[in-house]
Formats: sequence, structure tokens, C-alpha cells
Amino acid sequence: MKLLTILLACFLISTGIYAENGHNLWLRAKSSVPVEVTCAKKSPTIDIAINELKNGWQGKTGQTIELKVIKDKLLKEDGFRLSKDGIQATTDAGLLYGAYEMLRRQYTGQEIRNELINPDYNLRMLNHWDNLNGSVERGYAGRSIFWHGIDSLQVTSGDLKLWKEYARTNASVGINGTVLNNVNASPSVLTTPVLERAKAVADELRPYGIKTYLAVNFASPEVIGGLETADPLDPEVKAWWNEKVKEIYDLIPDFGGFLVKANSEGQPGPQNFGRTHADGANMMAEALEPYNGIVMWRAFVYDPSDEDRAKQAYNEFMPLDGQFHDNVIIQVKNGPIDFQPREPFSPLFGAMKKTTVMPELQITMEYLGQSVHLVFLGTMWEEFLKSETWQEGAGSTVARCTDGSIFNQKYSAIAGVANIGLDDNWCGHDFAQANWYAFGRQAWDHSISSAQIAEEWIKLTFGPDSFNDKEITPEIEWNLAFVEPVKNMMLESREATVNYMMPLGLHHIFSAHAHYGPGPWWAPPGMRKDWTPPYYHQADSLGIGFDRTAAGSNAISQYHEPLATQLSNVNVCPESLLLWFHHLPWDYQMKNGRSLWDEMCYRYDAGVKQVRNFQQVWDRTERFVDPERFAAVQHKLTEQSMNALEWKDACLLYFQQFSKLPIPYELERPMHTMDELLKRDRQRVRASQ
Ligand code: BDP
Repeated sequence: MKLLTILLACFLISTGIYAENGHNLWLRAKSSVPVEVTCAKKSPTIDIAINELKNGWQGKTGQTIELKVIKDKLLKEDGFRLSKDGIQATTDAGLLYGAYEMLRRQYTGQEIRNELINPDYNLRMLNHWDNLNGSVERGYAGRSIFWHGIDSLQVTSGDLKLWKEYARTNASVGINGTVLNNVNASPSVLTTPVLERAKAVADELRPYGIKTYLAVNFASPEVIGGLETADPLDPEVKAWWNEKVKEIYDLIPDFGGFLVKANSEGQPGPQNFGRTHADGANMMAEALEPYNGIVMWRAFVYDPSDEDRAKQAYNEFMPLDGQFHDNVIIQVKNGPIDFQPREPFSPLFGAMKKTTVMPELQITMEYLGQSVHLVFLGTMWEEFLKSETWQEGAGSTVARCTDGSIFNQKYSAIAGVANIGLDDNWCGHDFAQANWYAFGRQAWDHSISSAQIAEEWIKLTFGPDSFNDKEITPEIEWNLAFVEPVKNMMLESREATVNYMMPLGLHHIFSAHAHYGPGPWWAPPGMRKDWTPPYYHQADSLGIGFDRTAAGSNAISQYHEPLATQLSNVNVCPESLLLWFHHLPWDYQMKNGRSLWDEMCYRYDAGVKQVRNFQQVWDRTERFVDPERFAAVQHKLTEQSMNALEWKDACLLYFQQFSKLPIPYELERPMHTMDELLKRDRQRVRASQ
């Protein structure tokens, strides 16, 4: 029977008729040639490195590669020295990263020469927003890979297999930490049976150099500990956390630490007891300190006050700068509002000079078309990491303000909210895998270009083995007719999404809570103002945009000079962020001579056209892609194209009620009516409730 299955599989592969579900991500098995790999040291991690090299070797046949653990002051913990005939590192994990780098270069045709390669951030981690019941907050790729419910904590062989694949995938791009559960954390995560399952995950991840972390609920001592308070200064509360931390380390000796969402969107926190974020974070930090554990304390805080939401995190955290223990890291979302298609960087980066700050990116595309739209986020993160803060003079990019090269800090870290679930292809959309890949690559090397990342990912994820047409002459044709156009599509995709959703600095004009379709009108009676789009776009008969200059909310003053002055000056402020910072009349003249209204119409129209062009680009690639992935992507692009048109029509027809101006006659006319769009929106809102 087994033989029969193997024969059948061989037949299907040789005829090209096999199902390709994308499960192998960028680690598709390639035919390899023999290689000798030696290492004087033995460990589970080194065994993995040796096997990976043996199974994937594309270099000279019969070559000998030496892996060596050395002492070297220039190497960081995970760094390595690469050469044609070996890898040297100070740690086993460094050797493993070196092995993956060597293979990546072989597969993608990059040169292997003598080089010292260190990661830019020490802690490169995924944050899973997975709930213990198995659902995933803002997850668009199926249910949780870690949790199946509080009554199903027993670990199965299927779990172990999946966790191992997950660990390997992460290690291959340098990710070395993972938070197993949602920041909206259930107190039950700290109960013993749940911790035992977390231990099982940690055991699978460890050989791949990955540490396990948990998100915890600040009220845990009350909810599961039976105490009367969770006041961080209460001795019993402290003792409870100390005990809990000890229990965790008994199970998971290399446990990484806690991630905490406190006093944010209704979550409990130290302020419930009249204490500060610093009091809360430091109390946990003290419990973790003896084990070298860390606390990642989130700065995603805002209240429905009269203060501009974009200013609130800065207002709350800046006065605390210098008060946090050195094993506390403040985790700050890339932008000051919330993972929008485009935001300026949060002014907290570089401003907190005596506190370690880490960026939080969102890999799962809550606000960028979820797992339906093809949006490569590498470009967005590159723009963010390379943003100039001016905090310590020229060259103080966000990346350098957080990687430890400017400020003296014990840790440097970056996190991405994972887009991973139980779907066969892990991420829902085949191209969403590229964002997991990009996050790892940029966390390791924040100066790498998104173009390089896209090219690597394409070459690793598709390739001659998945050609539909076996007559293709690989290299030349593949590069010109597949790699290049697909790469260009990826590199353009985020800007296209900004164009058809929220061009020129518009933000948060989604409908209701699903954050998917357009809803610039959405403001049900009684709803918190800062949860409704009109709060953000401020459209009226005079114009549109959020005035954040001194005449408005003055959020601009939170940025360092000369940036603050540049942003305040409407003639200098980048047009891509114009309506983020300024409320402007409909006839305001743009640099290209068009009125603001006309330019908005052109941008929305351009976004729709860009996606239609992506459909053409993709359809032309059919020969190069296995039928399954080709059809899946084609199908999603069709939906994206329809959605883009809906976004354009909804936003233009809605804003036109204020501008009272025609859509330039040379542009395509709306294909929907306002009534139709409102009806569709109501249906969606009902469905999501
Ligand atoms: C928002 C999400 C919400 C998260 C929150 C957070 O809509 O689901 O809980 O961010 O980051 O973007 O805490």
C-alpha cells in the first residue's frame, strides 16, 4: 500500500499533476547534491544545521563544509561568519542562521564570500493574537496553530509536527521569539494546564533557537489567584507574580518573558489602582529579572477624550521616560494611530531616550485587505524603518533609534503581529507568506531593500519545480517573464492599496469593526467618536483632513525639529501625508497643479487601475505556476479588483457630497450608487456582529 502511494506520488510529480497547496512556504524541497558537513560540537541545533545543509545543498558536489563554534568579540549572539567552505559562530543558533543564509544564497543566486553577518535586532519576534479557544483576533488564515480550546490542551502528534515546521520556517529567516497568545490575554493562560501546553510548544521551538513568551492579563492575581487586588505595589500581588514566574521557569527554563496590554481598550492595568505604567511594568520586571526574562509593555493606549488620539500614547509615556527597569521594553506600533495603510512613524521613536523602545508591526493585514488583497508590506516597513526622526541629529532613523546603535540599552527588539493560522498555506493568501518572510528578513537586517526581499521570496517560493509548462528554459525566461514582473507588482502593491483605500494621508475610514470595506460615513448614534471615520477625515463643505498643526491638535509638536516645522508647512509636508496633518480646502492646489479634489479622484482611480494591471501581470504568469496556486491568486486578485472599485466609488461618492465637485470627466464613472454601497455596508456590518 505504502509502495503504491509512493509510486502514485512519483507519477503525479513527474507529470506535473500534483496538488500544490503552498504549505512548504519558501522552504520548498529542492533536489540537492552531496556535501560533507563537519562540526566538532554536537547539539540538537547543530544537527538541524547539518541536516539542512545536507538536504538542500546546491553548491559544488562533494564539497566539505565546516561548522565551528568560536570566540569572536565582533560577533553578536546570533551572528556568524560566512565563507565558501564554512560557517563560524559563537553560538549554535548562529551556525543555524549561517546555514540558512548559505542555502538562501545558493537558491537565489547570491554570492557566498567571506563576510561577518550580525542581526540588527537581538530579539526578533512574532506576536500571535491567538486565543485559547482557538480563534485568532484579526486572523485571516484559519484557526490557531497553538490552541484548540481550554478543554483540548492535550498535545497531539499533529501539533508537534506543525510546531516543528513553524519553528523551522521562522529560524530560516532569523525569527528567534514568539508570543503564543493574544495581547487581549485571557487570565487562564497562566493556569498550570495551559502552561504545560506552552512548555510543549517551547520544547519544539528551542532547537530552532526560538524562545517562547506569553501575553498576560494584568488582573491575573485577582482572577485566577484569588487575591483581592492586582495593585502592583501590594506585597501579596508581587509575591503572586514571583511564584507564577518561578512556576513558568520550572517548566520552561529559557522562557522569554511577558507581553502586556494594560489600560488599553478596556484591559485592566496599574491605573485601575492609581498606579502608573512604570509601576506595573517594573513589578513584573522584578519577578522576571532573576531569570533574565523581559517585559514588553505596550504603548497602544488612548481614551475617548477631547485629545487627538494620535497624541495620546506620547502624552502618557513620555513623562515616564527613565522610570522603567532595564528589562522592560516599551512596544510601540509603527504609527501613532493603528496599523493604517499609511501612517507617519510614532513620535515616541527616538523621543524616549532613557527607555528601550521596540517597534510593533502588523504582519496580519487587518487594515490592508486582510488575506484577500495582495499587498507586500516590505515596502511599508522599509519606509518606516528608514524614516528620519532627527532625534539625535541626521541619521537618527527609526531603525537606529531602536537597534541599540544610538541609545545605550540592554536589549533591542522588534515584533510583528503574525498572519499565521491552520490554513494549508499558513497565511490565507499565497502572497501573504511574503510578509512573514519580509518581517524576518527586515528584523535581521533593517537596511535590506524590500526589492531584494521580494526577489528572494519569489525565487524561493516558486521555481522550475512548479512550472506548469515544462518546456520553459528556466533561468532566462523565468527571470524576465516571471520574477521581474511579479516583483514589480509586489513592490507597487502597497502604494496601490493606499491609493484605492486612503490616499494623501487619509486614515481609518473603514466600515465598522471588521476593518475591511469602506465606511467613510460610518458613525452610528452613540458610538465613541474616535472609533468613527468622520473623526479622522473631518470632511466638510470647506475641505478635508485632520488639522494636526498648532492651529489644530498640534500633534506635530511631538516630532523633533526640523521635522515638526516641515510637517507644519503645507508646502513642504509630503503629499503622501497631507491630510494626516492638514485640513485643506477642496480647491487647494497640489504640486502637479490639480485641485485637491481632482487629485483625490485621480489617486482612487489610479489604485483601481493598478490592481487591474496586477490581474494582467498575474494572468501572464500562468505557464510558470502550478495550477493550484495560480488559480488561488487569480481568484483573490479578481476580488481585490472589485473591492478596489468599491473603495473608490464609496469614498468619492461620499466625499463628493461635501466637495460638490464633479469627478474629472476623463476618469471612469462610478459603477455603484451610494444607496447600493450603503446597503452592502449594512449587510456586512450585520454579518460581522
Ligand atoms: C487594533 C485591533 C484590535 C487589537 C488592538 C491592539 O483592531 O483587535 O486588539 O489593535 O493592538 O488594531 O491591541
